[in-house]
Amino acid sequence: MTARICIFLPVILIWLCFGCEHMGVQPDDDNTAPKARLSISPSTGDSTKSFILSGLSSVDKEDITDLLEFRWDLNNDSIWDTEFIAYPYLITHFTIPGTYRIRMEVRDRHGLSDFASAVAASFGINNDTSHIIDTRDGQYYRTVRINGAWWMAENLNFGTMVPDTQLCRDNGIFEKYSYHNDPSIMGAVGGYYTYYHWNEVIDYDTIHPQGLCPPGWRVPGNADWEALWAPFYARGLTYFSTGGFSRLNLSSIGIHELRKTWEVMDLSPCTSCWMYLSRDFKKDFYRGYGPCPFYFGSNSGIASMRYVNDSIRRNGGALPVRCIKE
Ligand SMILES: [Ca+2]
Ligand SMILES: [Ca+2]
Repeated sequence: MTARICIFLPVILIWLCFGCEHMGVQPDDDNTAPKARLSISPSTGDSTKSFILSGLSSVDKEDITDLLEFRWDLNNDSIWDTEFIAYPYLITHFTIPGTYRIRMEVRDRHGLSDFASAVAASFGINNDTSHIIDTRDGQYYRTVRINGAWWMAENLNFGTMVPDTQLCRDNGIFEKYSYHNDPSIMGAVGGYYTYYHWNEVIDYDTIHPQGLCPPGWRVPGNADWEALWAPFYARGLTYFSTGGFSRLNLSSIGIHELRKTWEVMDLSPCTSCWMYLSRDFKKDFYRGYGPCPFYFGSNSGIASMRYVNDSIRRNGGALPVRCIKE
């Protein structure tokens, strides 16, 4: 009997030992590595923006997220820029414009880890700026080069203001409309709140692109607007808006229905798009009414103008104009 106990006691002790371990922390042999997941918000932003790096979606079979630790390499040079920290977020800036590959390591309590990486892009202010003086009237315009094309950085303001109760005509007078019929109203960065009817701004000439733009400049078509917008889509509408890093300073004025009282709505038909006149005529959008303004961004707020607003169809609508260099 004593001999039997001597043989089985070590076995029982070993069993008890492993049994106790199973009741508490998992042994390393059964542990599995976490799965790292990394997201960056926003993925593109200007050089002053705070980027939130998040490993919150990382998972571990044995440990809850609170028990995981994270460390970060902010430029993918294989040198960790932080120690392990028990917090799944890091907020950072990328003050030097560029594309950054971020690496994150997530580690569980047993020292097993996993890696994830994601890309963030930072952009700076566009300093490719200049100005022109319109030789016809001495008007000064700031200009900016974006994606190889020079654009006016403020709205065209050429011609003679007529009240918006008066429809423009092909009469040799270059007719413009001004917000509240007051040509002195300007935007925050000096842009003109000037509107044109499409017929007038193309100078009743669908062949030659200059329209009412200064010599050497022309009224842009939809393709010009697309070429402007497409490469920078990720930068968002604020990139192009007043004070935005593109320096294009698109002003938040929209279509104005002629012969109607100026409304606050004339400042912007929607908050997520820009509307400017384009050379391109798209009658189908307007059920017979032209011209089609060019807009980009969300379509919200535009649909009602396209299809519902009979007043615009009858009276016409006026929009701001930007010119592009030939
Ligand atoms: Ca684990
Ligand atoms: Ca005229």
